[in-house]
Amino acid sequence: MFESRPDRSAEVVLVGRSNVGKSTLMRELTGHTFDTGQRPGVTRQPNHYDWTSEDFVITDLPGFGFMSGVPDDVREEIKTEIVRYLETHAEEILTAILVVDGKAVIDIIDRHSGPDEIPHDVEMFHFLQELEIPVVVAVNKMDKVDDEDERLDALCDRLGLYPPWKQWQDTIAPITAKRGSIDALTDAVGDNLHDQQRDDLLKFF
Ligand SMILES: Nc1nc2c(ncn2[C@@H]2O[C@H](COP(=O)(O)OP(=O)(O)O)[C@@H](O)[C@H]2O)c(=O)[nH]1
Ligand SMILES: [Mg+2]
Repeated sequence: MFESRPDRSAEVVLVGRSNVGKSTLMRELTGHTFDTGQRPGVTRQPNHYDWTSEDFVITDLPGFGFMSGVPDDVREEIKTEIVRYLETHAEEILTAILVVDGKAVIDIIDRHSGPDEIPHDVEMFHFLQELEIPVVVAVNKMDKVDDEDERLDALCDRLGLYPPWKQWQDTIAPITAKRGSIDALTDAVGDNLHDQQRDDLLKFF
């Protein structure tokens, strides 16, 4: 399924549930319009934004997790493909941007936490860490959130990061992609790339 990837040695990926704003963020990062607000689950192919001359690609992976109208087995298949993609390209992926919906994420995590259930977002966060891929969590749709600090502290808690969130500004980036308000994210990704001696890629963030 995921055979469209250009062969590049440096990559930044966007991962997250359907409808959290990945395509909107992709548009803000690249200036190129991708399908946004599509019926969840329709996009099963990654979107690649490719800079051949820079040997660099930004990839918007398909949404994972619950999608209405998408059968369980298809959903599982998509998740398996995403996991395989990340494993296969872990070396090239310099940063993963895990996009979550700031308004809904805590409720979703808590609803799916149980003795034998790990919420998808939390699982993905830990999986990326296991692969040693640096993660920045883009907490999107902050325009819909009033209690910003409490939300972000709660999110840190669920991800196993000791609150307050302000000490994790390289990892937790509150944004409103729809309004182009993404500085917290571009700063965090930039710091990350700098730490990896990839200042050549800073111009993209
Ligand atoms: N309120 C609000 N809505 C947003 C924001 N970013 C994206 N959206 C909306 O969320 C919906 C899903 O966005 P999309 O980019 O398609 O999400 P994707 O499925 O993760 O690619 C669309 O209706 C967007 O307009 C944001 O910052 N604030
Ligand atoms: Mg999308």
